[in-house]
Amino acid sequence: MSISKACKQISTASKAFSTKQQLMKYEELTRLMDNKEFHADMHEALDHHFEVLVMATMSAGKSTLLNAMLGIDLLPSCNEACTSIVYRLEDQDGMAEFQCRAVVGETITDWQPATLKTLSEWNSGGVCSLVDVAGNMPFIKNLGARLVLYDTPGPNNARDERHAQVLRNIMHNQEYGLVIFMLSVTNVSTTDERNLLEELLKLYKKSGRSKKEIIFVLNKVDEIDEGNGESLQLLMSNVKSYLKDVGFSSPIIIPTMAHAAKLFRMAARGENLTRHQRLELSSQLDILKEDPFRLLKITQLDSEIHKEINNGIKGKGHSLLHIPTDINTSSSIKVGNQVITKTELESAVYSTGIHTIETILEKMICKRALPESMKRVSAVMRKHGAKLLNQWLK
Ligand SMILES: Nc1nc2c(ncn2[C@@H]2O[C@H](COP(=O)(O)OP(=O)(O)O)[C@@H](O)[C@H]2O)c(=O)[nH]1
Ligand SMILES: [Mg+2]
Repeated sequence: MSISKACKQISTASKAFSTKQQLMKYEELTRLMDNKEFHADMHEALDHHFEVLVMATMSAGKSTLLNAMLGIDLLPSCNEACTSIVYRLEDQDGMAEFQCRAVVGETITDWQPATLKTLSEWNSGGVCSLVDVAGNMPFIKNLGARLVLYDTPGPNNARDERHAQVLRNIMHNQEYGLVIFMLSVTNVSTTDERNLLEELLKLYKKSGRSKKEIIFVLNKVDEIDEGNGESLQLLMSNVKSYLKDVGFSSPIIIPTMAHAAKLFRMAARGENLTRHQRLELSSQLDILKEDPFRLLKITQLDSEIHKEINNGIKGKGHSLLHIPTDINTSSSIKVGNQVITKTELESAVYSTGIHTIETILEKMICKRALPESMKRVSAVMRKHGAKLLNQWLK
C-alpha cells in the first residue's frame, strides 16, 4: 500500500474514533443531565468555600476593611470596642443586594435585607451569636470556590470578656484557609496584640499549618506624617522585625488605608457622605495625589501583582469602583461641591492597598480552593460512572 493511502486510512479511522468518543461523552452527559441525584451531588460539590478569618485586637480596622471590600458601610465600626459577635460574610456573585440573618440560640431568623442599622442593632442586642451576611463583593472573583470572610471581635475589651471568648471559639474551632491579621499603625506591638499573635502561632504549630496561610495588614498608614519626620518605610521594617521576633519568620505585610478606600468606593456608588466624611475624602485624595506610589514602593509583592497595581495607579487598570448605571455615563463623580474624575478615584483606590489584599485573596482561592473543588467534582463523576467526562476534566 502506498504511504499516502495508508495515511488516509489512519486519518479516516482516527476521525471515526474521535467521533465515537465524542458521541460516548455526549451520551454520558445526557444521561447525567436526566439524573436528579447527579444534580444534587454536583451542586454540593460546587458549593465549596474558601474561609478567611479576619482578626486583630480591637479598633485595628477589621470591620472597616471588610466594608471597604463590600464598597458600603454595612458592618458596625467605631473607635472603641465595637464588634461583639461574629459576622460571616459570604460572597455570592450575582446577588443584587446584601441579605442577612441571625443565629439566636438554636434558631436562625429568615433572610432580610442587610443594613448598617439592622446589623448594629443585632451587634448590641446581646441575643445573637452569629450573623450571616450574603451578597456580591463586587471586587473579588470567586474562581473555584466562594469566599467567606469572618469579622471577629477584638479579644482585649476589658469591659466585656465575652469578646475574647467569641474570638477564641472561632479561632480554635472553625476551619479556615487563611488568617488576615490586622495591625494598626497607631497601636502596634501592644501586650494584648503580642499575646494574640503568640496564641495564633501556637495554634498553627500545633496543627502543623503553614505560616504562609497568614497575611498581615498594617492599617491606618495615613496616620504616618512623613512631612513631620515619621517614616513609613522604617515602621514597616520595625513591624517586620517585631513579627519575626514573635516567630513569624517571613511575614507578608500589606500596608493599607482601609478607611480611605471605603470612602472612595462609597463616593463612587453615590452614597450620601456626611460633611466630615466628605472632608476626609478630599484630604485623603490630596495626600494620595502627592505620592500615589507610596505604599507600593514599600510592599513586597510578586511582580505580577506589582505590575497590575502600578498600571492601576497610572489609570490603566480595571475599575475598582462599583458605579451605579445612572451615574456611570459621566466621566466624573460629584461629592458635595467637589467634582472628582473616575480615573482619579480609581487610582486613589489602587493607592490604598485594598486591591492588593483583594488580588491576594483571589489568587489564594484559585490556588488552594480550586483544586479541591475539582477533586469534589471528579468524585461525583466517578460516583455516577461518568468515566469519559471525568478523564476529560482532568
Ligand atoms: N485613620 C484611619 N482610621 C481608620 C482606618 N481604618 C479604620 N479606621 C478607624 O478606626 C476605628 C476602628 O475601626 P473598626 O473597623 O471598627 O475596627 P475593628 O475593631 O478592628 O473592627 C474607626 O473609627 C475607623 O474609622 C484607616 O485606614 N485610617
Ligand atoms: Mg469590628
